[in-house]
Amino acid sequence: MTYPDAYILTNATLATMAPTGQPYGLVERGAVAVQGGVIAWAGAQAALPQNLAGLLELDQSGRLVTPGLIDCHTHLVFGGDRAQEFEMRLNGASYEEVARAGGGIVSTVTATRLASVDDLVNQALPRLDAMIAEGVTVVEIKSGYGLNAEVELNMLRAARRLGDMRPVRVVTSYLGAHATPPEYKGRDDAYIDEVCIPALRLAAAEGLVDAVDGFCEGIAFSPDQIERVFNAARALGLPVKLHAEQLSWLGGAQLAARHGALSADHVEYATEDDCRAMAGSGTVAVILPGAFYALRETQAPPIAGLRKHGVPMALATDCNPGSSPLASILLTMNMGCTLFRMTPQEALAGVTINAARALGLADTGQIAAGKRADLAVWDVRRPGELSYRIGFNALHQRIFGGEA
Ligand code: DI6
Ligand code: FE
Repeated sequence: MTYPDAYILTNATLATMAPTGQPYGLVERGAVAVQGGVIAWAGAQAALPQNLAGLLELDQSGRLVTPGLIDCHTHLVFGGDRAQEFEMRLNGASYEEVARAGGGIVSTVTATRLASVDDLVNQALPRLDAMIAEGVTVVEIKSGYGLNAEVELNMLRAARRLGDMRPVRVVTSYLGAHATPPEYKGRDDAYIDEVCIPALRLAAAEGLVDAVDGFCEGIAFSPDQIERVFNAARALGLPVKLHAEQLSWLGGAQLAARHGALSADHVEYATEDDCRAMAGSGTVAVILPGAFYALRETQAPPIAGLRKHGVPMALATDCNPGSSPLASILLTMNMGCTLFRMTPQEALAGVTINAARALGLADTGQIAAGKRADLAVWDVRRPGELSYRIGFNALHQRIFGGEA
């Protein structure tokens, strides 16, 4: 459907997710005025400003309207798949055992190194289209399966091209510190200094990097090694984020907080001190139930501690071929509630305003004047239904930058 440059969505229930003090920033019998791809006004229809009264009115028949959904943590671009490991794990191998046996991330590295940029784009498109079909308007995409300069940059080029090919905003994260490649086996420090950091500089010089990420874990890199990558990011003026405390406690969340990271992600093993530190630095906790579910983990993230200390919580698919082959942001919301006891309000905030914050985006993630007109219209009446449903997509219409 082609919308005019200016129009008003009327007769809608708005979950604005704006910090109004109302759960969901809810506005009953609401309206949203859009002009030039930006929200000009949003609120109770009865209070519509007179100067907007003449715009084309599009009646939403009482449907729920939310901000467009944001998937703030994905490894969407990769070669091949890891279905065979799914079977290995179901035969009892742990995720770490699979990784140490040369499977895991490294096996995807082999497939990704064999792929061209076109191959990477074509293999990622179906996953991206599945996300768009659920109302996603912003998706973060990481590198991390190249583990050499050429392929790390190819992954980020593919991510940028996906944003050119579809009506979706792509935000990239450099994840060269994802794993040590086979050719550097046993030489993690050399990999960080000879490949990871130089490749970051090349990627940044090509404008491919919006943030810098790392995997701080026993099977990946230590806080000291990550800190060297973070210092290189700072020198390039790039924000940082971190996979932290996923399978064990190493102090990654504290490191992220010390560096003012946009987010610390996974955080299953985060402590109350880590929650306190993240609250102090404004670091968002990105909750990733897909990996917890797929790896059958047992240690849930400290939702109560994050809530107590006011740490903003985001939710994301962590879409990747190994630990979270999940491309449904709606199922992720349900998992966040069912597995981790997040509330439906926290779940929706986790894929809107808090996900925007985890990406350092101030112009989207809520329905408020001046924000981008990234919206999703749903065939439900109450926002909690979006987390309640399992595998039953209620999207009626997605609006990206004012265009349907
Ligand atoms: N943590 C994860 O769960 C993924 N990466 C990471 O840092 C695993 C990615 C994979 O298994 O391919
Ligand atoms: Fe991840």
